[in-house]
Amino acid sequence: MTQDELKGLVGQAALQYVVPGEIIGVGTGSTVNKFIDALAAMKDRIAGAVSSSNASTARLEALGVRVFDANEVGEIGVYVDGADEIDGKGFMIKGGGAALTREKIVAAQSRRFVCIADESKLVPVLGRYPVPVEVIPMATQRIVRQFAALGGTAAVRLIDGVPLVTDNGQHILDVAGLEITDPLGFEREVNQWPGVVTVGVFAFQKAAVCLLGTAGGVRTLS
Ligand code: ABF
Repeated sequence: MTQDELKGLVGQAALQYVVPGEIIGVGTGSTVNKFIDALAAMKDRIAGAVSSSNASTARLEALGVRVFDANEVGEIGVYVDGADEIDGKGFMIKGGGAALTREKIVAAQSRRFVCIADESKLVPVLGRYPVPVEVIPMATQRIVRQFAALGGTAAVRLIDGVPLVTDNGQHILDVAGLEITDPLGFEREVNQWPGVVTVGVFAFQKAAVCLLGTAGGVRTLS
């Protein structure tokens, strides 16, 4: 099976976690796009969605799903999103799609995070994938130095040679060279550096369930 087919498999499998009549949290990325495509089959049975990016909002609205602002709704039952890396405990690195801040907000508002990913995302220890960090631009170089002190190499994410600007008007640093053996401690520490908007380690908002697409079918980690 191709990676794209594995993503389709878990996108489809995530439908079993959608509760009819409820508002669903929807993340961002190519795997989530497969979930949104699958959601078309039951779009008339959900009350709507809260989305983590302008891109997912557009895709959901094109299907006819009503998208709510997070402030318009209370607790969300289920949040379905992808990951860049996930370990066996449900700790993740996210933010390759630059939507990490909104993803963490919707995850925090949700009772249950269902992660969908192909098997290439499963790792024993987080950190091979450079950790995305959304930062306020005036703090960038100090934060780069703070990561250097931890042994990481941080670079501003560029698009066509200029800094990528997130949906929130901020920049992204990608931090390579870290081995994150204590995801909770790492998230707690980096979160309190002035100028950090969101660190792309999801430890406090970890996945309750991971649907992993493998050659043998969908493997459920929980
Ligand atoms: C989002 O999409 C991210 O947090 C992560 O960066 C990414 C995964 O993308 P894909 O499904 O395209 O691999 O969930």
